[in-house]
Amino acid sequence: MFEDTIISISTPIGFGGLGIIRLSGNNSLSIAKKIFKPKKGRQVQPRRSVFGHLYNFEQKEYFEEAYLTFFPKPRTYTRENMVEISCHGSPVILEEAIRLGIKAGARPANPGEFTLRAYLSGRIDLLQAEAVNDLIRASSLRQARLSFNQVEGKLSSKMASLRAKVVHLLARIEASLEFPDEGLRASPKQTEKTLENLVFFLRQLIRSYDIGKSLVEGITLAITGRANVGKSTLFNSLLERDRAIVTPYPGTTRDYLKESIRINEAIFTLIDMAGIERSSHPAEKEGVRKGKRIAEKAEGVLLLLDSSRRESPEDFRLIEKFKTKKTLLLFNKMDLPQKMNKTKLKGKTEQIPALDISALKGTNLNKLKKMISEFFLPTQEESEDIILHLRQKLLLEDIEACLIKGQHLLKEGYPEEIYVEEIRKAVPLIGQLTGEIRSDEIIEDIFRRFCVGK
Ligand SMILES: Nc1nc2c(ncn2[C@@H]2O[C@H](COP(=O)(O)OP(=O)(O)O)[C@@H](O)[C@H]2O)c(=O)[nH]1
Ligand SMILES: [Mg+2]
Repeated sequence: MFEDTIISISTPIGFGGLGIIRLSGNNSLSIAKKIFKPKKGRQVQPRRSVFGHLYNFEQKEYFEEAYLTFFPKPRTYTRENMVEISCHGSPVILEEAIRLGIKAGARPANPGEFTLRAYLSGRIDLLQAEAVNDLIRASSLRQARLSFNQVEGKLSSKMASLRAKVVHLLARIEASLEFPDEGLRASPKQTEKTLENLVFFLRQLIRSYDIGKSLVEGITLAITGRANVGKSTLFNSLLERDRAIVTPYPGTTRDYLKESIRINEAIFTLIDMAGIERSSHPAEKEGVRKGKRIAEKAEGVLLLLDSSRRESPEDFRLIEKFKTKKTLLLFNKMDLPQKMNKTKLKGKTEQIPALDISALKGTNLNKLKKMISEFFLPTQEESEDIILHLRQKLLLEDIEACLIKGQHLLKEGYPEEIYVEEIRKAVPLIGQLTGEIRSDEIIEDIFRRFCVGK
């Protein structure tokens, strides 16, 4: 299918016990045999690793021990001939082997090119290709499991069945257009019901992107409140390390800090920032301004109050400001004598859950984590499919829009010729989603995110 044979290091660059080089393409074996010599008396056999040495054909000398495995086409990752060579994970040796492989006729692989070949040869579809990269980059076991299922084709087969249902529906409507008298008429009631089911299915999948996003990108939480209430202390305790500077003086944090933590296999990106208060120092002023912007953009807010001090109008003002956002109210410094009238403050905010904590002593932090994951994470059945990519979500929305439009036209009594056109538009969109319809731009965008060697 492709003229050239590609080569790359498939293990991460760095020192390791093992390093693996892969080749794919017609000449994989003949090229590999130039840089690898089996031990005397041994031969390369399909799918059997053979022990030998890496060979420098310029100097005519061996320079490393290695194993080689040959995978003949078509039952390989790319459907082409493939070779894997494993040796010590030494960057110097691996790079020398690649240099020699290129001299012997291979071309260095582009990022994701092995998977691209798997897709172009039709072994996997675009959803599976995306899932391969998701699996490699998974930041939690939950996401890895999900992506594994998608690599195996779970989402792809759902899309195939969606496509089959739409095509079947179209065939029925069209048959009743062409042979109106032969009793083949699709009853509008049936069509309506089918459309309803399809739209319901799409809705669920589209909604699952909220969870997908929380698994991949994380949910941003801004830690906000007045100066000295303990924002940086809480930031550090949740991260379990001293990332932000903490001092007894107000105005220590002037810029903002951003770090991720994992709670219940979901990622939360915490932002620590300057206290939201009037300030006279220019650097702090800028910090406060930035902080306000970040808090407004964040998906959630942890609003900290210092309960060892009396409540002030500023505290009420902050609660008022954030009560329209997804906010948790945290009364910090519960280890000190309590002076704040919490009931009065809470009275302002029935809809905001509140918790007493001590960021310094670590009291109630586990409760806080539980609250964070229950409050900010969207919920969904574990078994259902979750989509992880905006590309997929947008296409699913377009498909849904076509079906909904068809539904409306049908309900309003338009003739079949009219609404069938809308339903028909869904088919190529499904093709774009699975990659059955190829777009260079989308392919480039997907595969440039891959590592070299996959
Ligand atoms: N007793 C007590 N002191 C705290 C607690 N949290 C923070 N502090 C102290 O309050 C001061 C200001 O903390 P910091 O985290 O810098 O506040 P920020 O300005 O909101 O970031 C420091 O002296 C902290 O040690 C707490 O839970 N209990
Ligand atoms: Mg601070």
